[in-house]
Amino acid sequence: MNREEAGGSLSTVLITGAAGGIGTLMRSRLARPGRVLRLLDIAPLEAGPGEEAVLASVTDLDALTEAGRGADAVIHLGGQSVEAPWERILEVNIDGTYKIFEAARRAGVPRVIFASSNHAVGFHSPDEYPLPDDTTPAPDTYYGVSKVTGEALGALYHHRYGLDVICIRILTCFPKPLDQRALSTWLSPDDCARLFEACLAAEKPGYRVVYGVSANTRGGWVSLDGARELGYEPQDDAEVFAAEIIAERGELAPDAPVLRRLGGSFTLPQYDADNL
Ligand code: 15L
Repeated sequence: MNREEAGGSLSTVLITGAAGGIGTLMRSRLARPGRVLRLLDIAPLEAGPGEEAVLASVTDLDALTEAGRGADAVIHLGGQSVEAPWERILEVNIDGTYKIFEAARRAGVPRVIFASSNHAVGFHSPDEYPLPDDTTPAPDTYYGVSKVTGEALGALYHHRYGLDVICIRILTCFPKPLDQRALSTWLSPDDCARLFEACLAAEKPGYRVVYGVSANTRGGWVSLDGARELGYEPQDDAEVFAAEIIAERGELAPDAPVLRRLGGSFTLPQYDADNL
């Protein structure tokens, strides 16, 4: 019997950053009869059927602990989703992620699914593709450093306190791919939800770091072995958008700067916290 069949074990899922890009896309997709989605954000949210709204920041440990009470899993999406000055990354992404794990421990939440990012390993290059699940960190930004740190915190909270922790290095999750790189890196919202469901349902996953990407024709940049072991099977392919994107934006040469590293524009010299 898996966790879903066990009944009740998936009944309350706390989602941080629920008003953000991925949170908004996941809300309807993760709704299930009998499941409560507890939506936490600093932006006010109106709870619909099967939802609870919590107005709180990932910087508030007491509020996070309270929000975690009775939850079966946390999906941690909250925080800064692009590069920012170090102080902001430190407060919201690094200390904020520490507080998520600590709140989960204090509240007795057994599982945390952490939205890591390809930018944790953004400086790896095409000659290394497909990057394996255990790729050495190569963060391309302070933002990427915060994702490596979040993965490390996840390992600590697994090994020391026994939490199940799955870190998903999400590639590019938007309603549709917007540029040529995304034809390789797109994670469709439906596939993203499939991956979260696999993470919620997996029996005793322990500690894992996996990639999150769709079955893109131009993909193969990262391994999907770890995600598949959890039961994820991607169904979508960015190629259906290829003609439209190339007609709009022209076709890049394979050695275009934005295609030379996994992290794309985040790896370019001008994409620097000093220039923000
Ligand atoms: C991310 O981690 C970012 O949050 C998102 O804005 C995109 O840049 C994405 O990675 C990507 O690499 O496409």
